[in-house]
Amino acid sequence: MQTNPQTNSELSFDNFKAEVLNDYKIAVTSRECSLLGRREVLTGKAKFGIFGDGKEIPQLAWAKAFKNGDWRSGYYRDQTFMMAIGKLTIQQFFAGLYGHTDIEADPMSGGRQMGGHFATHSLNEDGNWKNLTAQPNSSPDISPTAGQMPRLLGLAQASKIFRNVKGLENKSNFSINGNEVAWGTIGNASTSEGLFWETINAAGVLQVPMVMSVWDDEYGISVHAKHQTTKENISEILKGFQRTEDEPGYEIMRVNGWDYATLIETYRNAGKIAREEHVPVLVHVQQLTQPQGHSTSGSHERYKDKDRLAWEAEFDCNVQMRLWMLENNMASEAELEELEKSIKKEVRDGKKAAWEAFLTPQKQELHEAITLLGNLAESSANKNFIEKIKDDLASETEPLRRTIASATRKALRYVVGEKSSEKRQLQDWIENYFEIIQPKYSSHLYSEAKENATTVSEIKPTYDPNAEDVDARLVLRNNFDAIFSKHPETLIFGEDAGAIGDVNQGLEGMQEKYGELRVADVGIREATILGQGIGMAMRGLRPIAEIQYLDYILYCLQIMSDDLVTVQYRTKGRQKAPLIVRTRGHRLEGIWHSGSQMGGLIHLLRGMYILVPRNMTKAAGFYNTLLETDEPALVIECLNGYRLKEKMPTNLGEFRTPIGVVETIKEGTDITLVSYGSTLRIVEEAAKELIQVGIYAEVIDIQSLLPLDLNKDLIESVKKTNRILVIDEDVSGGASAYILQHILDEQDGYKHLDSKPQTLTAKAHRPAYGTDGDYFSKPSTEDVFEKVYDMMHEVSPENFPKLR
Ligand SMILES: Cc1ncc(C[n+]2csc(CCOP(=O)(O)OP(=O)(O)O)c2C)c(N)n1
Ligand SMILES: [Mg+2]
Repeated sequence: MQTNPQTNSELSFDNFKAEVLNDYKIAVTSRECSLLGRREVLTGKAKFGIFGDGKEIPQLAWAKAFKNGDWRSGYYRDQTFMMAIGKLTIQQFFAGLYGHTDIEADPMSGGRQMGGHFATHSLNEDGNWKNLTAQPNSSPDISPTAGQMPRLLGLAQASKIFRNVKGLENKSNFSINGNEVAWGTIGNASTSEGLFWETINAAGVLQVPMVMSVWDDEYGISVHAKHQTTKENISEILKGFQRTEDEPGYEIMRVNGWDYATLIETYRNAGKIAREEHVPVLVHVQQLTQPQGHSTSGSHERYKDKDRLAWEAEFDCNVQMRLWMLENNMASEAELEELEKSIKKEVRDGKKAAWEAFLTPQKQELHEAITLLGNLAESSANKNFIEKIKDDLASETEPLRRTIASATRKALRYVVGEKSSEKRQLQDWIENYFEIIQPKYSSHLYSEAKENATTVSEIKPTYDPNAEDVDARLVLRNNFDAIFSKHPETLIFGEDAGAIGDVNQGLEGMQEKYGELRVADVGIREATILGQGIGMAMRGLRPIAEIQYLDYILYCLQIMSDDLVTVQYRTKGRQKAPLIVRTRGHRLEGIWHSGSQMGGLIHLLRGMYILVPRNMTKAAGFYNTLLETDEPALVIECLNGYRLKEKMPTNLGEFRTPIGVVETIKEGTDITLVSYGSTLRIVEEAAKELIQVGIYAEVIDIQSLLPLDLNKDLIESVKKTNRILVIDEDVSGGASAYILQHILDEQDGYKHLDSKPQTLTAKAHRPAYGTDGDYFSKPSTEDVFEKVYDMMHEVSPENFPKLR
């Protein structure tokens, strides 16, 4: 059949026109949402607003190059992109602004994140992976500027792993031959952060399919580019990263953010290069604006002069696209006006529907509460007071749950001495209310799927009868060998982890056996090592990120605390990143190789497991366990334990150390000594010496700080000994205080004590160098002995006369 070229080109022009009009429609919809969103905050319906106005057009171009299976790691300006990929509707936009706790209403976070923090769902309600190659994917945003960068690196690296590592062919839910691009966005000012530079360098080294867009509006809140960026131009100063014919690097592109046609071309190229060649691309999108200023917290008229404001009005990307459409006969002025008018209405309607959906369940709850309060008032001697509470509550036309909970709880105070079925009903209702409502705000800090920690049971190591003692690092090494062969999706990377097999040779020979991608040396850049892990774990791999020493974990602690441990919580269980972080620490020597800042870690890392194995067999068992769970974890091996002798188990890769279970390693009747890690050896030594003076201490290894003692075994020991001493090498008030609080408060240990509960910790300063530095900075055997002895002296001065 003959085709008519004339008709064909007309057809394709019509198609093109329709696509452009549809794009314009998304841009205007997004803008209207921003404008109305700001009003909702200013009138008090929403708490805070930060919007994507002024960044609409580049995001339309980006969305065209974005394919199913691809990933986004961006920041709060990307609402237009989310709308363009079909993952954010008007109503969902407003549901997010109001903090709607239903994950269907606000799919970004179920009300947990402020508006402007975007995510898609990688998991079904039951926690199972979806097919991530069949949908567009966005990792969940975090607020710290540039915090999205380390994770972006990992999201991109996963494609490289899927394309090049054998044995992952059946992981087709996660990748199709590594064809997926990870797209990052960042504001111009946030490129000042170290995380930006660290990620840019690492992606250049790794050569991963990452397209990094910088939305440049010349400002970071009120601070102009001249205070942020050398030469006020990020692509200019990144020029050294540009790849050449001879050397790999970046492809760097520059484009104006109001230039719709050029943006489309730019993004198409960027996507193609990254996808096909696995080369990172930087797109510097210049000349963007902020029509409403930075956020709802201020107005930009305070810091932008008249000329700048006039320029911003003229070069507003939506305004420019509209002009371009008119100039190129895409639509008439009248058509555009009509379209804009109808969008305004659509956005208003969507907003209204979101607000009603947000309020409806709360109105129902209010109604229930009022009925119960009315009944209570009728039956109470304090009728008047309760009626006042009821009437105040009834006058709430837009009730919040806080108001309902507060009113009902306060009403109970007026019937404290009364007995009635109405009182019982209200008490039951409040209890039930919290049972239903509290999880809306608190669920999914840890996994609620079947793979969570508590479901994985112990498998003890088995031994040949004539098993020899070996250097403990070999137990680890052989266990890693078993892990890598059993789980093709595992990989490990860290400073010196590759060629030499880590600084303590726990990975000796593994790179030769499993290749440079699975057992990899990386640069000295802890935050992005962590980010590699987060991103790859989000894409179905099981990365083990090695941080060379516990002391240097501070370089990535921010990313662990802000990003890793909040992934499940902030997506209400719709994404996960089961990353294993491997490190080594506790006593060795000097200020920076003796770290044991456990208090800091357990406080900042709620949302992951923190495991402190006392030897390498226990550590290996934790790795085996973790690969059966779906949660992130930090495993801290004992730095001074690699050359101690342990027996080689026969069931390598199979034995499991249980998580959240303590172990009694010596029984006793007089006092319970609780410790973990390297300090445990000192405690064991002291316990032996104490027997010589007739004191029988029970010694318990905590093993797992988060979660701690799920079976409540500690209290059983305290019931028996009636005395407790917690010993560790953290500062006082650190992990020891946390353990003690757990025993006294959560397990009601105070009921069973005959002596003051105590802790023995390190000095407040970090340890001085050398053996003596350790002795005079951290608890020694003598310190433990004397502390216990003093406690027993207090109990029985006759049996235990004063020591010194
Ligand atoms: C680590 C961190 N420091 C400070 C802030 C507060 N803050 C939020 S946005 C912002 C400015 C960011 O400017 P830019 O990166 O240019 O993005 P824009 O808002 O201009 O798109 C600042 C300082 C933050 N969120 N995180
Ligand atoms: Mg900016």
